[in-house]
Order: sequence, then structure tokens, then C-alpha cells
Amino acid sequence: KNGSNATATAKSSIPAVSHPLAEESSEIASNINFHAQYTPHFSPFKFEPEQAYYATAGSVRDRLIQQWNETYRHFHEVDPKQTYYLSMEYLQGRALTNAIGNLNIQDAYADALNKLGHELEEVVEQEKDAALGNGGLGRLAACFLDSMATLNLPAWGYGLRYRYGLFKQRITKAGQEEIAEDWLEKFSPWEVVRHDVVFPVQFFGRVEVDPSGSRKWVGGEVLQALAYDVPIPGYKTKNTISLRLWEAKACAEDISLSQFNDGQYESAAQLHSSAQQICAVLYPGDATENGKLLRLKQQFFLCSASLQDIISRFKERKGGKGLRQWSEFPSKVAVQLNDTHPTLTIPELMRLLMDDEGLGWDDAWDVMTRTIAYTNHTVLPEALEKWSQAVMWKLLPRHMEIIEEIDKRFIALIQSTQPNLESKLSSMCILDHNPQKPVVRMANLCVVSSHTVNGVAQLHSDILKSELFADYVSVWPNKFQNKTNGITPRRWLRFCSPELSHIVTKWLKTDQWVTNLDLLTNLRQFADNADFHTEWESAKMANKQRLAQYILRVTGVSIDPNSLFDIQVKRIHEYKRQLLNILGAVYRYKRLKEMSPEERKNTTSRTIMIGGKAFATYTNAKRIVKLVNDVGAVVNNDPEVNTYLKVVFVPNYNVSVAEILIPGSELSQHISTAGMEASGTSNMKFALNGCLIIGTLDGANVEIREEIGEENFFLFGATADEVPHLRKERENGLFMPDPRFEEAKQFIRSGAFGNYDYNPLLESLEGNSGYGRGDYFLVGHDFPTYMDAQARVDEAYKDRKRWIKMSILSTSGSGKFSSDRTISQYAKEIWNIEECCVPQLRYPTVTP
Ligand code: B1N
Repeated sequence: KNGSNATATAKSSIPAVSHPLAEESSEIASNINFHAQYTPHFSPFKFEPEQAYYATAGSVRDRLIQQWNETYRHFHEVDPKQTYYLSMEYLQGRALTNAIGNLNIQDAYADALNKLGHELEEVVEQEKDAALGNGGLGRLAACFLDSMATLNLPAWGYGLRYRYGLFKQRITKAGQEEIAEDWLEKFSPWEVVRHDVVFPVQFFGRVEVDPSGSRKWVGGEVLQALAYDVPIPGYKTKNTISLRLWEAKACAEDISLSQFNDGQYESAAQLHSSAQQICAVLYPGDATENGKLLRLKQQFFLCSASLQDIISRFKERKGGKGLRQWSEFPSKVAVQLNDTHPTLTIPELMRLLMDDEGLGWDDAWDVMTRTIAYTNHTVLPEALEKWSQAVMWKLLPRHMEIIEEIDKRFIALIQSTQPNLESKLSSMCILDHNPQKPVVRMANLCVVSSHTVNGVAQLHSDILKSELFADYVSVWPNKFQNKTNGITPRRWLRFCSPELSHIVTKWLKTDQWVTNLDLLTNLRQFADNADFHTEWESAKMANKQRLAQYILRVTGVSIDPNSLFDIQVKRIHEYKRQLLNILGAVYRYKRLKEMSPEERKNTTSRTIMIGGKAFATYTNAKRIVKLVNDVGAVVNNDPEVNTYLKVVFVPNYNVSVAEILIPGSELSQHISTAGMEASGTSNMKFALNGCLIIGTLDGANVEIREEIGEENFFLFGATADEVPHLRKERENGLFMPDPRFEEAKQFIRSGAFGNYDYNPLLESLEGNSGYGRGDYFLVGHDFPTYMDAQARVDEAYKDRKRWIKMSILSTSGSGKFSSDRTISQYAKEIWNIEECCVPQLRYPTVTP
């Protein structure tokens, strides 16, 4: 058995090996050459950037595998309590720069590639993004893995190995077009298939009761879950943890040769095609409703395979104490559910403990609830998962019995201990028996069954306690916590902006900020230092130039690096209010047109960049994409004003594109309707890169503003507690729109940006359309204060010194938003795990 997974019993384990891994660039070059010749993915004799990429990746992977095996061996010996992070999404992006950087071998690899006639920068760009996620939730999971490894925590990720990740976005005259993203087309060097790690996963079937009264789930369809492991290296540590992705397979016996010989090809391979479907595509919805059977199968597949794996590891690691007691399970295993998507972990663990392991309800319940914790990521009603009871009974009959029992016991608990809540029970219980559409409310199941529930920013966690989960707070006052999100400073500053990182290290006289981001506060003392300003400005300028070249290459639009680079990139959603941004741009354009050439010279030149993907069937989101492109086409080609304003839609926004955009940004927009964005994480990435924020008091914006100082944040808009009242006001026709808002809409309607019918989109901001209530997202209400805030931005940008100072203060106030801080808090306050450090290599601290 392989040392990085299997039981390391005395007889079967692989003895420790110690490879002399190349240090010198010439040795590394010959190692890369070796991979180019002996890892046969391409015809021999070709050594273009693409082959250089695969050969370099192979060489780096050897190092990772060694550390990885040592990490597994160490965890196995120490047998610490371990966390398992379950997520339907991991938005990993590229791995090569990150691996080389975390191993601290970038210079040697750059040299080695030079010797072979290649540039590291060009080579790393050959890699396709692993986009097994939609947006913030998936990227958060990826940042968390980086921090878990860096903090030497015994923690693993579990997910699904989707054949096709998030779609590729192409922009045509008609707007967004979706294209399948074949990230595995030419194989991924970052995964290792574990043919010895396979678990059966069952669907459908029925429940049988034996004479003793015990229940068993039998029959139905059985597929196999096969493990693919991705190494996750920590920064400057040997610890390298695993992201285990499951792939669905059918057994060879499941192919019916007799049917095949009869020519019935489809039914012969029925289970094979059923297996293929499960891991075929990532559901591309981000906070949108999806109630499809296949999605439920995907979710259960993740939960069941991961739990079987966790349990078999628990049984393997006896800690030298003989057979384990089930009551010990929660002191060895913590499971974190990334939103409700892996909720089926709850009934599946109950089932495994009761039906397979023979525990009674109370013991199983005790073990399960002490193991599982749940993170909520949204309060949007359409994103709260509700599964049809009928579908669930069919697919998972035993689990539905268990869910019914959980619900019954919960109701009894409330009736006996909290009679004052009886009237609330219909919304608090798990099964909604609404005769129109009986459903299972997954968030309720999570709250009732887990030991801890957390939100992802302070404001969001407060809203969970005061609104969404308010009724549960008096039942379990200590169950609810906040864990403000974070981002990894490795990918999001150290590697994506080497220029700025270099300056930070130089002035702080240490590179320790990379793992202790709070050290950035020490930059405050240089906020007025002229030399520091000069270096800061030139690093930002270099990043802006790199970004300008990228924009020219992918859109053909030439943008001026001396203009203010203003960026909004995130999934397109009405609550994120890209419409507010573009209406502001339209108004700006109209004003510029009306100005004299002299007046224009006094304005601040801007380049507004907007990027993001729209869910394929979300009509208004797609209209917004089209509108941004149409506005850009007119503005950018208007010679009268296009030195003062450009509007660019950045196509196919993804992690790698973010790594170019964010370092080159000066202003970024985080302008959701207050109370609707649970946290946001790109706001943290922008602030860390010295970019100022224009934003509402929503999600993590609130805490970012607190940390960097209100004078360095362009605030506008209604607050979360005003929103319900403002919506009422609108419904009652009491809202008086600002004339500038009317003017901007009218300008679009006049056909200034082409003859596409934007009426349906604009009407969502008016009257009674859209969500049924006009302007549910309060674009009209916030428009005037948004425009005022934008005017303050223009003024501030004219004062270079002031702007650079604000930029420095943004970076120096971003320490709190390291995912290392977030993960340390999860480890202490939810998981109760401690670091388990593989005996260290010594890495030098850089002191320039
Ligand atoms: O999770 C991020 C937050 O920073 C964002 O504010 C939040 O919008 C995002 C269903 C979701 N919430 N819910 C989802 C994703 C996929 C899906 O199928 C919901 N994503 C978020 C990280 O906390």
C-alpha cells in the first residue's frame, strides 16, 4: 500500500526514503530535462513552453510527493485530532507558481529554466486553471487549504473531481456565451490517483427491517468512489496536506457483456454512464437555486465517500491503544461543512454508526453532533437549499427515515423545554410539509445537528443570530460564532505582486509578514515617507502596465496606465449591483460629452473594468454583461472623450485573471445592497494590494473599513438595518428618484448604446417588476450617494501624495484578513485541533 494513504503497519509500510533533491539550478535543469524525456505526454524532441511546463511541474511534483509522504507518515504516527473540510467547490487556480513559491525555490527554478532556454513567467502561463468552483465560496476553500498546510495543522480537504470545471466565458455581439472548460484535456500533473482507495456509494433501493428490528438500506444502484489526491504544500514548511477529490466509477462486473453482444450498448453500460454523469460538471450556480436530482447525487457521493474514508482512517489509527471506542471519534475527527451542500454527511454518519456499527440512536447522535460543524455563507432566500421530500425518499430512503427522526426529536425537545417557541416550530423544524411542495430545509438540519454554526463576517454572523437563525439562539445560545473570512497572503500578495512584496520586505526588513500578516501595520510609520512613496508608486505603476498589456491582448482596447484603474470583478448578480456601477459610468460619459474640452481637462481620467460570469439562465445577469460591453463599445470609440473614460468588460474572469487585475488596481467596487453580501473576499485581496475601496457597509467591508480607517474608505449607501424600511417605502410609492438616476436610465433607453432592448433590465429598477417589488436591490436609493462618493474619489486621486498614503494605509491595515488568522480561529474555537509539525527543513528568513 502507498505510504501516503494506507495503513503503515510494520510489515507493509515503505521504509523512510530520503532523496537528495536538487538545490543547484544546473541539477534542477537536468531534472527538468529528465522529466521532458521520460514522462511521456508528448512526442519526443519538442520542448516548447508547454512541454517545459509539464516537465517543470513533474520536477516540482517529485519534491511535493516526498514532503507529502512524510506528512502523512507523521500524522499517522502522532495520531492527532484531524479536521476534514468538506466542500463541493475548490477554486484552486494554477498550482505551479504557488508550489515553487511555497517551497521557496523560485530563483533556482527560474535559473534552471533559463539554462533550458525558457522564461519561468511564460512557462507557468501554460497551466490551465483548476476551476472546480464558482466564486467566493470555492476560492475560500482553496485559501483555507493553503493556510491549514502553512500552519502545520492536521487537516484535509474533500471534494469532487469534476471533469469540466466552471465554464469558459466568451463575449460575442449577443453577450455571454458559455463554453465547456476541459481542464483535464491534457492531464493534470497535480493529482495522483489512488487505486487502493475506493469506496462503494449506494443510491435508491429500500429499507429492510430484520427480525431484531434493526434497519438496513439495500438494493438500488452502487457506484465506486475512487480517490485522486492533490498535494497542498504549506509555505516554507515540510507539511504538505491533501485535497482528496472523488471520482465516480462503475465496476467492471457492471458492464453486461451479454447485452453488449446483443447490441444493446446503452443498457449494457448503464451504470458506467450513470457514474460518468456524477462527476461530469460543476453546477455553475453561485448562490442560485438548484434542485436537480444529479446535484443531490453529487452531494451524497461526496458525503458518503468522505465519511467512509474518515472512518476507515479512524479505525486504522489505533494510537497503540488497541481497539477504539466510538465515543473517541469526536476527539479524533472534526468535520466542517462548507455551507449546506455537504449536509447529507449528517444522516449518513448516523446511518453508518447505527446500521453498520451497531450504535443506538443516542450514542450515534452524541458522536455525530460533537463531530460536525456548519458554516453558513449566505442569507439569500433563493440560495438556501431545500430538497423535495419525494426526491429524497426515492434517492436516499434510509436517510429520510433518519431525518424524520431528527425532526421528531427536535420538535419534542422544543415542546418540552421551550414551550414559548411552539408557534415558531413550523419555520424551525426540518421538514416543511407544505402540501404544494414538501421539502427538507437543509440549513435547519445543519443548525439542529451540528455543535457550532458560524457566519463569515461579523455583520453576517449578527444577521444570522438576529434574523435567519434567531429562533434557535435561545435554544442553543452558545452554538453561534463568527469567523471572518480571510485570504492567503502567499497567492494574493507575495506571488501575484513580486514588486510590491519586495518593497514591503525591504522596508519591514523581514519577509515574516508572509506568515504573520499583522506585521504590515509597521508600514504605517512610512505612510508619509517620500522615498517609500516613490518606490510604492513605481511598483503599482509596473503592475498597472502589466495589466494594460493584458487588457490590450484580450480585448484589443488600449488603456492608459496614467488613468485611475477602477475595477469590479465578481460573479454577476443583481445584489452585487454591477448595474449601479455601469449606470454611474453612463452618467459620467454623458456629463463628459456635455463638457467643453477645457472642462474635461479638469476631470480625473478613469478606466472602469468590470468582469465576471453570469449563471447561464439568469437573464438579468446576462443583460448586465451585454450592457457593459455595449457601453464600452461606444465610449471607447468616442474620440471626444475616450482619453478621459474607458469602460472595459474583462472576459472570462477567473483566479489567474484576478492575479493580474488585483495588483494593478487602484479603486475597487464592493457595492452590494447592505446585508446581502455575506462577506466578500476580493475586497480583502484588493485592500491588501494597496487598492482603495468604494463600498457599502456590507459583509467584510465593515471590518476592512475599521482596520484601515474610515478616512481611507469611500463609503456610501443605506445600512443593513435601513433596508427593510426603504423597501417598504418603495412599495408604497414614497420613493423620489434622483434626477441623475433618471437621466442615466433615459440615456440608455434613447439608444445611445445600440438598439438592444434594455427596458426589461431597467424596469427591474422601477415599478413592480424584477423580484416582484420594484428595485429590490435599492439601486435607485443608493445612486446619489454613490455618485457623491465617486466625486470624492476623483478629488482624492488628483492629490497624488494623499492617494499614495491612502494606498499604503490600505495595505498596512489588511493584516487581519489573512486566512491564517481565520484558520487559527477555526482550529481553536471550533475544531479543537493543534499543530502537528513535520520535523522541519530550515528555511532562511530573507533580510535584504
Ligand atoms: O461565499 C463567500 C462570501 O465571501 C460571499 O459573500 C458569499 O456570497 C459566497 C450556492 C454559494 N455564499 N453562497 C454561495 C455558492 C455556490 C452555490 O451553489 C451558494 N457562495 C457564497 C465565502 O464565504
